[in-house]
Amino acid sequence: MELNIDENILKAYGYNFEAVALHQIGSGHINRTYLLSTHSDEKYILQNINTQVFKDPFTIANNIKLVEDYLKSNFPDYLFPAPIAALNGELMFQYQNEYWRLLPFVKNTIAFDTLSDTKQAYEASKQFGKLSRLLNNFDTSTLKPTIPSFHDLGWRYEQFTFALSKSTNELKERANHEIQTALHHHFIIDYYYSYEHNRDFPNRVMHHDTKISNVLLKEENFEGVCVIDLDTLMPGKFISDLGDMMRTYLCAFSENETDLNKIKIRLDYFKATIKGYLSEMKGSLTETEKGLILFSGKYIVYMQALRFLTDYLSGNTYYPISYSLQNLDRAKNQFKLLNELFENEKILQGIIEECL
Ligand code: GN1
Ligand code: MG
Repeated sequence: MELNIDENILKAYGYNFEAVALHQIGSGHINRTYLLSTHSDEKYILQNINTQVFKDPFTIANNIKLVEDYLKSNFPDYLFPAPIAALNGELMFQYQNEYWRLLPFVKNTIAFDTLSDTKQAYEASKQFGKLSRLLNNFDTSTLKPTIPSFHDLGWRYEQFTFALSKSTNELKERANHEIQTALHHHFIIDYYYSYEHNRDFPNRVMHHDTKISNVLLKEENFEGVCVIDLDTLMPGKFISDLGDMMRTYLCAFSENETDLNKIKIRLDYFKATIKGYLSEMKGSLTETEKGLILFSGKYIVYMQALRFLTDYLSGNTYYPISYSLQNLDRAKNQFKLLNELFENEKILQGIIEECL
């Protein structure tokens, strides 16, 4: 496979093609990721940042650095896999309009794409909860958004209605049911706005991409080790991280599953996710936040459904697809999951109360 790496990138870190082996890894939609191994079997992660998505990659490096310094001085034992500086001292290496970084490889760990054990849900959720807890007193105003309005549901809705106004009749007809569903759920945004500026609903440092492949677990027993993929570390509300865990941990099948009968919530995974999160965050969450735990899932699943639908309506410019209707299928999948959250609302809320 064509690796698409200029040797000057390796040289920036003191290597060359002779000295290392490179393999493309990872399952993310956005960045390109490689495993770099030296002949003495040291391993690193080399990543190319997608500048279509991250317009100002230095913001990523600055945010991570600020958080890293804070964690180092307050919680020196915490494992935070921040980038390793290039020989010129830069944490993000710029070369011919491309941006690269080198990250530590954490040994004896594994990252999953899907969950097959409730312990994975508990441990992953605990890791993301832990990061939030350790950053509870961090001044969020020092961080800049790496993607503006990233989890702003109102803005995502505007993007959707804009795409709708520009889309072709053919695309719209095929998606008619999903468009109606999207419009119908606007009340989720109104509900969010009724809390947005509440003092009891503070800005926190959020990871913003808490899917299972972004947490490393010990190979031997699935114990949580650390979180990875820190590109979207920026201010947000707690619903972002917890909600994306609900979106990605509860169902046995991913957002790419097209058989909607398979899109069901696994209650034991829900409980494990809530328990893991609260084992770290229970003491930090406000009463208002505690009341919004289930809402976090609705907020994020609805947003992801809107994002896929918007991308389908605008000709699939953001999410890579392997067949033309894939983003519409993904939207259907996410709307089914959203429906599951509503249908099971009472049981899920009961589990939350039990865990609180
Ligand atoms: C993107 O690239 P990946 O898989 O980490 C997206 C997330 C979505 C996710 C949906 C920067 O994440 O917000 O939830 O796809 N990241 C960005 O699969 O847009
Ligand atoms: Mg990501």
